[in-house]
Amino acid sequence: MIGFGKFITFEGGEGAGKSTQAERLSKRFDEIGQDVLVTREPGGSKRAEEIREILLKGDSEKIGPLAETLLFFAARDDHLEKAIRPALQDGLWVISDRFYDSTRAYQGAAQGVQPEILAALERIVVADTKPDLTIILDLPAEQGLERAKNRNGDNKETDRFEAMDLAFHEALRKAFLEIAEQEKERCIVIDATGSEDEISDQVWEAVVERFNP
Ligand code: Z5A
Repeated sequence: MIGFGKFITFEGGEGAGKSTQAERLSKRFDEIGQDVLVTREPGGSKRAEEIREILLKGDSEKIGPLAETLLFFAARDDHLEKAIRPALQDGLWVISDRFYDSTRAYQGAAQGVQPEILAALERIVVADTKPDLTIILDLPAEQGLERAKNRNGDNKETDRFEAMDLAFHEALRKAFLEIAEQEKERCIVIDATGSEDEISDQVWEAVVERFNP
């Protein structure tokens, strides 16, 4: 880890509440006077947001999982260089809505990109800027898709990952739980079926226990 800030990521399937909880956590830090950067992947920097557009629109399906992986890492490289590392070096705490575990789950476990390829890209692109804490919000796939659908009804189109079948989303859930099992030091799993308040309290408890901010 570099700098003085801490790097926290939220992971999980569609509609698990990552964006909601990233914002909630940011408010908790505001209350204790700790500056934070709330960011997201794919995206989080100007160029990475442009790559996000390519990745999430339907046509990108034609490029295949490996090319897709390389695009996610291209976006991540810019995000790290332009946003995450500078913020950490300035002493900010960084909260990212998704990071490399999403590539492991979506492109690796669910679409067959080999773990060695992902590990090599992580070494090159992420290097030492690994998350200090990863919070995996765990929710049955059906429930997450239902929540995402309700949210989409208001203000957001369904993207191409949301449009994949239930088996794909169940594979993702399993993949995130396996990552948590393999990296117990870094990851904590929180049951995301509870209310936003309950989950927010559990997230804060985990942060306090880990870092005593
Ligand atoms: N992707 C990838 O394939 N590889 C990668 O390396 C990376 C990403 C980094 C990004 O989409 C897509 O890119 C994503 C994976 C892929 N796939 N998709 N789709 P995105 O950023 O647009 O979407 P997302 O990351 O999947 O997040 P989401 O679907 O927006 O869900 P969320 O952030 O987890 O949930 P939310 O927006 O906070 O909440 C969803 C709704 O549920 C909303 O109406 C809330 O008010 C409601 N909600 C939240 N919490 C609760 C609770 N506790 N109870 C009830 N309702 C709740």
